[in-house]
Amino acid sequence: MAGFRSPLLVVTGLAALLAAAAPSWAQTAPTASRTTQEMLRQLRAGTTLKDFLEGLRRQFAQADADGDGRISSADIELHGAVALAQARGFSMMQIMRADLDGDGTVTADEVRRMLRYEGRLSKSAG
Ligand SMILES: [Ca+2]
Ligand SMILES: [Ca+2]
Repeated sequence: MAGFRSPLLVVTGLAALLAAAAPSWAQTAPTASRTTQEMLRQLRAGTTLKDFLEGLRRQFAQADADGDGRISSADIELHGAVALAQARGFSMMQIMRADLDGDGTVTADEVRRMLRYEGRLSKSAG
């Protein structure tokens, strides 16, 4: 997916930028070079100031999960909860794709049948 950025990655990147820029967010005293390095890391060849600032605004909007115009621990918690729910949903999908009889549960026999099926498919493909 071109242009898709995981909210967790956005939060991580923005947290690094904020930690570098705001002493109260950092465990250790930030340095100007760290802030500069983080901002330079986000620059690409040919980037205009307008594009750069728009990118920062977009990152802020993505990090501001609850849309209240501020980035707080509530946003971090919401991003974390969404990421966990997505991971849980993905795991459930991975498990339930072996529910061959559609009864809502997966038995060891269904897992074995699914693995044999996938093994045969990958052998015939390769
Ligand atoms: Ca917020
Ligand atoms: Ca089943």
